[in-house]
Amino acid sequence: MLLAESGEILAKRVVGILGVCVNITKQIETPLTSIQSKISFAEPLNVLVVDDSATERALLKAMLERFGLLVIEACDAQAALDYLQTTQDSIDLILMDIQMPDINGYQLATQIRELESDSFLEWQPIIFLSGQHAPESIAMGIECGADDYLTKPIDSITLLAKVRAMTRIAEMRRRLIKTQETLSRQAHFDELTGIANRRHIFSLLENEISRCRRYNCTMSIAYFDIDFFKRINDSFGHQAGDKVLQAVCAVVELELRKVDMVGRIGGEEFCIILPECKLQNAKAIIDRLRKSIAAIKFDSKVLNSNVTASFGVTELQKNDDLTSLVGRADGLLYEAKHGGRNCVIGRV
Ligand code: GH3
Ligand code: MG
Ligand code: MG
Repeated sequence: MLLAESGEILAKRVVGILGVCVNITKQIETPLTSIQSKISFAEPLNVLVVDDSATERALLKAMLERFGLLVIEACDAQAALDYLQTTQDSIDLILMDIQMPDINGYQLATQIRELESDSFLEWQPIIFLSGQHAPESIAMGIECGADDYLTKPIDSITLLAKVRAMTRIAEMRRRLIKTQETLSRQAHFDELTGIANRRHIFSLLENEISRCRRYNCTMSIAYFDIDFFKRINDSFGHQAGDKVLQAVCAVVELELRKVDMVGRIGGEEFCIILPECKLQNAKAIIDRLRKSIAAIKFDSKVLNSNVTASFGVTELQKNDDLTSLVGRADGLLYEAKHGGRNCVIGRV
């Protein structure tokens, strides 16, 4: 029974291969038609061909290379998975067979889509090239995550057109992701200084407060504001003021620990989150930062004096929520301003 079945499969494969051979050989020998020469690729694309038959891979390779595409061959599903997970090169399209030993094409497509959804792989278009013509096989292929399904023998113009369509979708997707990343950066970070914006730092603070509640740990925050900043703008111009804001933020980022977070609340006012930090320790860290800001040397064309800032520091208490914690830090900053500026006032 088993033998008979494998014999039948083998026979179908031989017929399929012969069909592909005849078809491809015919097309390789003929010159490019006008349609073929119109379908072009801006740059060479990398196509991964997964097929256990060396003959079919070779034929497909010849067909694709004729159109300037670069072909990487995988002799089975495991080789394809290993390649996709280790390569530094980007793959633009995957062409795969269905009937393969160990892991078949359906399983391979499913595994590739799982790796992509777990962010271990970038999304790639998948086209099945199969000798199985049954509508159920096509439906199954698409269900497993493939984007198209061509039946053997493969017509080279159809394949070329499908490759073109798929790579166009992949390119659109890449552009969409880039736009999303830009929008996300703009939504979370301050354009001038590159640090978290008000919304983002408050969201990080909310998370940090929840983390402290869950794990019964502590944290401190600091609010700070640059002293007499309006004078800098008035005397040296708004551009100089912008440079001062950038320089202060660069020093803050350099001075703080990796786990600490800083955000711009507005104008020249900032918030620092110090996870796992009790008040005494926070005050020491922030006082060091205060000294570093006061020590910034500016280009005399930007500013011919030093810049100082005032700080309010406080530690999270049992009954605190974001509003009460931030309110206390802001009140302490106000005290620091009225206590002569360029100082740190810390209390719980
Ligand atoms: P204090 O010591 O009491 O904090 O005085 P100050 O002059 O720093 O405070 P004030 O609030 O009077 O002035 C802040 C100024 O910051 C006014 C505003 O125009 C300026 N400012 C706000 N955002 C920016 C910015 O992005 N760039 C520049 N250059 N200036 C800004
Ligand atoms: Mg100020
Ligand atoms: Mg201010």
